[in-house]
Amino acid sequence: MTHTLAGTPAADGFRMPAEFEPHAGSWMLWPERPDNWREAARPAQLAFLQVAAAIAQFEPVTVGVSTAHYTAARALLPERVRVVEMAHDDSWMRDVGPTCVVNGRGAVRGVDWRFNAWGGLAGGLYFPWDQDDLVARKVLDIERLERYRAPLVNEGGAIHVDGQGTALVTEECLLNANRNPHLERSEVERQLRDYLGVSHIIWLGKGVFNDETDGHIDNLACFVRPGEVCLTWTDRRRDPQHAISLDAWERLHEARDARGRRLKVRRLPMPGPLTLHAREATGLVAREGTRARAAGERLAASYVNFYIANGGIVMPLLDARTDRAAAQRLKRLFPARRVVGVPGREILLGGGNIHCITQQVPSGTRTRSPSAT
Ligand code: KQY
Repeated sequence: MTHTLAGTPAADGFRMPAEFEPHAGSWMLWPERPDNWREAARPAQLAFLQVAAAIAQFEPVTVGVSTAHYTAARALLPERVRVVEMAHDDSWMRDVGPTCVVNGRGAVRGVDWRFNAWGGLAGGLYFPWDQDDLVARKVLDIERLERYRAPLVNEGGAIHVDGQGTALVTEECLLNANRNPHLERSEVERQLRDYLGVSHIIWLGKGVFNDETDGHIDNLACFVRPGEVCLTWTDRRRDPQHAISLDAWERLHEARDARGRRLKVRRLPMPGPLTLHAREATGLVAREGTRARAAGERLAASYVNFYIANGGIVMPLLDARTDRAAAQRLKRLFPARRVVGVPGREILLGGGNIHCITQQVPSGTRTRSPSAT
């Protein structure tokens, strides 16, 4: 069994590496719940399959699948993708998986945040979420990585880091009363410093309009490299996203990172606006306790929700009118990586995108400390 550590990553000399640092591999979960994924999740499964296959071109991929879906998923997924049986409530590995941290000697450990389905009983997206809350621990066990159980309710999609001491977060999510109502901003910051090994936190305001995660940063902005941030953008002034992105742009321009640098901010024009079609809404099975979706509602579509793999970028294709320009922009931002587009609409219909369904494990030279039991 994975050893659970008493201290904090920062106190032990660990930091969360940036996503653009080398990975040992990537984890995903298999979608199945019919109240979140239309048509018994079949279209979503085909989309997740394409994401797994795309990432597997660059690094090892493991997919956690429930007992009921194991045989079908194993048959569908490419052989080089490892499939392990794992219970879960839904399929957002970014949020329920571990946030891995590394030290200067090549050791890797994992942070297991408390998970409450993006808001618990006051605005969360489903109940129960107890199996989701066990996923990080199971992944760390399989990876033989030691674990820190953090006291903070948090999700991997709510944090980005530059790997050099800076974290990027939103107030809408991390200061939301439905996550850690007893904590002031300064206490949230202290816990981010302790568990991510960062020294400086840049606060943006709101996340992408109508994002049901309460404004995860990973749909709004991310680090491209230290000192450079990519921000979802629209020039349409009457779009509610315009004011949100403008506020983020201004805050990023005012900000300094942990090393005192000003940030270069790169705008990544968003698709759409995209909305939920009636035929998509009717494919969902309503369930008490799960957030309902209505035809016509705005989807929180953003090209920023891409995954950075070893040597690659796996981006969602969301709108034939804008996909090519977004891919070209990402190629310019990541000249040393191959940009691969995967159809992302089915994932978007579930409330997130490629970054939200993936979680990287960084490379290390050894995985367990010799003292671990
Ligand atoms: O965006 C994410 N990180 C998760 C989205 C959760 C949506 C649940 N329906």
